[in-house]
This record gives sequence, structure tokens and C-alpha cells, in this order.
Amino acid sequence: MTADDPPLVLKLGGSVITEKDRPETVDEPALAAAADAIADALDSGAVGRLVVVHGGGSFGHHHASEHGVSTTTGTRDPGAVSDVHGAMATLNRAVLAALHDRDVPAVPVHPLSLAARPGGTDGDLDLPLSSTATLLGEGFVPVLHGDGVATAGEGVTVVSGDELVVELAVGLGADRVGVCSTVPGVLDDDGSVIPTIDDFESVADALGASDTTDVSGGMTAKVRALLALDAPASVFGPDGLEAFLRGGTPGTRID
Ligand code: IP8
Repeated sequence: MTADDPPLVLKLGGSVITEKDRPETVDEPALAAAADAIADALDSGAVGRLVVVHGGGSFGHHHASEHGVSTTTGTRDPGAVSDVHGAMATLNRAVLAALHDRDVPAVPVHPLSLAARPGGTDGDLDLPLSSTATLLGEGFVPVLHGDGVATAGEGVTVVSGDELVVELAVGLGADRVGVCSTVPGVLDDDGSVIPTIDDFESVADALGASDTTDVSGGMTAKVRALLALDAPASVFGPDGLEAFLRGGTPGTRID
């Protein structure tokens, strides 16, 4: 591995690592299994440079929906911003602790302190990557998370982990992107995993909204965002994480 190797960007879905129906509850066995797979992949050299992003699950989404905040509707209530960000920082600490227990050199990167939507909710996300890139070059595993984000005209809205994955993949020149979700891939009408997706229209009908509280759009938004990438992406369930980190393509490959 050299400092210039393209990183792998991995998202751990919030519903994978938390109990989504119980506010602020980590799914400890699921987080431990994910941390084991990450530590093994780094130890064996199957993965060189790695950036991890995690979603909100029962931490961020619970508070965001209580305060009526989403990716398109913001808040000017500092207490609401603190609730959403504070919950995400708590979950981030749990993820870091699980990784540290396995000697993964994980460090937190908090999007609320870095990112903005200077053009409002219709504008692009501005996510400066200098700190993440430098941390990677120094051998760390940066761990970002869905968060609040300063948004012109709206106060603070939600930035989803999926949006961060896209920005990181493009800005850092990732060679592979993995999204570990609760489902084993993107499912068609019959509930079967669609092996490959290369355009949105062909799968639009099969994609429904996520069935539990999710202020940032569920699988449809995920597929749209991943299709926009140059790097190949895979969506898979927790059982596919190890295979993905070893270089395989479990679940659905999105090109
Ligand atoms: O779970 C949203 O991140 P996601 C995080 O990746 C918050 O959509 C703050 C609700």
C-alpha cells in the first residue's frame, strides 16, 4: 500500500448497526460482526486504505423526525441541531470503540463541522476533503456519519451517509464503494436480489421507500446516488460484508 492508493469507501447502514425501532440503541452483535470483518480485511491486506461512513439508524433518524428535519427541511433551533448531531456523535463513538477494540486506527470526522449546502437544498453539497485525505495518508481510517449540515435558506438540514459516500468516492478517487444494508441487495418486485443495475429507469418500479423512519429516502435515493459514481458500487446485506471486503461482489452491483 502507498499513500496514493485509491481508498475503498464503505457505508455501514444505520439500520445494520442499530436497532432501528428502539431509540438510541446500538445493535452490538451486528456492530461487532462488522468491526470484525473490517479488522480482518485490513489485517490480511485485502483492503489498504479505507474510509467508513455510517448512517443514522435509531440515533439520527429518531431525533431528525421528532424535530421535523430532513434532507430538504431544515431547522433554526439550535437545540434540534444539537439533538441530531449529538445522537450521531454518540453512535460514532460506539463505532469507533468497536473498531479500536480490534486495533483499527479509526478516527472521527464530523460532517456538521466541515460540510455545507451553500446553494440551499437544491444546490450541491460542499464537503472539503483535505482532513479526510490527510488522515488517510497518515494511515488512519476516517469514520464519517450522516449528520446535520449548514444549508443556505434552511438553517440546518440532514446530510445522509449516502450523499457523503458519493462525495468521498468522487473526491478521493475511490476504486470501490460498498453499501452494507439490512437487505441482501436491491430487491425486485418478487423480493429477489437484482444482480446488476446500470440505469435507473429499468429498476424504478421495483424500488419502494424504506419501511421504517428514514428521513433521507431509503433504497431509491441510494441507487440514484450510486449510479452517479464512476467507481463500481455494491449494495449487500451484513452477510455479504466479508466477501465484499475480500474483493467480491455480493448483493447488487451498481455500475
Ligand atoms: O442514515 C442520516 O444518515 P443516513 C443521518 O445515512 C441523520 O440517511 C442525521 C438522520
